[in-house]
Amino acid sequence: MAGIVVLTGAGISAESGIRTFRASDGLWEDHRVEDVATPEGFAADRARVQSFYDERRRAARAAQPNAAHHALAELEARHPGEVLIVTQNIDGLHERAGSARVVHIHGEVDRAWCTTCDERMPCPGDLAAEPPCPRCGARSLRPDVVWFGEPVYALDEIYDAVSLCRWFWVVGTSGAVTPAASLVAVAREAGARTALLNLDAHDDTSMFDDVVLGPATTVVPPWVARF
Ligand code: BJW
Repeated sequence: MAGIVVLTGAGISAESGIRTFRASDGLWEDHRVEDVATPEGFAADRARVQSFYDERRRAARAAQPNAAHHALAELEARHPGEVLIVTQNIDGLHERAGSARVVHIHGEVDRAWCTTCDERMPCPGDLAAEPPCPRCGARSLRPDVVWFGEPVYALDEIYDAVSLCRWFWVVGTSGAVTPAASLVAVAREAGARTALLNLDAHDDTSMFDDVVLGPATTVVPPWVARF
């Protein structure tokens, strides 16, 4: 149970130097989403997808959490047990900022999944080298991330938390991808007060009681300081 649920997306990590997806300089400008973020793309060219995520893993490890990540971690420290972060990001920056209650709806780039024995584990290194699974020995590790057409992680836990929260904030996401983008409707239905903190407004902001526009490092710290 958490009074405050925060849904985060690529925009919260942009000022840590992690590329977003849908901006003019975003990842989808250089890579076709069908090629690198679908099971079909992986089946068609395993090496390309492994290299794409190996590079993203290196970028995530090299990045540092920014003031927005830290502000959310400090909020949780002030209200233990009352804050849940649901992040679409695979970069691990919330945990590195000190947040303890983080659900990764789209997985984590630093983890690997063996599609032979179903074991999930810390990523043992670059997956383009096709290292053997430490448990079963098969060379069938993939990044433990969620691609289009695959079921997202922990959805029951997320729905339970969102259905009971008093505050639901959306930070740094375009709201283009479901089911994450639909959570605000669940929160509203449950009577939560909703807020969007983003660089620019969504096409439809009617689901939000408050809309605060600006870079995450500028708008998130003063917003959370009020709680
Ligand atoms: C700042 C800022 C700053 C910038 N400060 N703000 C037809 C076929 C198959 C599926 C579907 C279909 N039609 C619909 C679907 C559902 C599909 C979907 O949503 N598709 C839409 C694109 C149409 N969803 C799925 O497939 C999901 N699964 C699912 O529905 O399962 C059903 C199922 C059930 C049972 C069995 C089987 C299936 C899965 C979705 C997986 C998404 N995966 C990715 C890749 C994850 C790994 C990786 O990181 O590579 O997730 S795609 C990508 O988009 C990534 C992100 O998490 C996600 C969202 O992106 P995000 O974070 O919003 O980034 P941007 O770039 O879009 O936006 C950034 C925002 O920040 C912008 O607004 C900026 O303004 C802002 N910003 N700088 C603050 N400094």
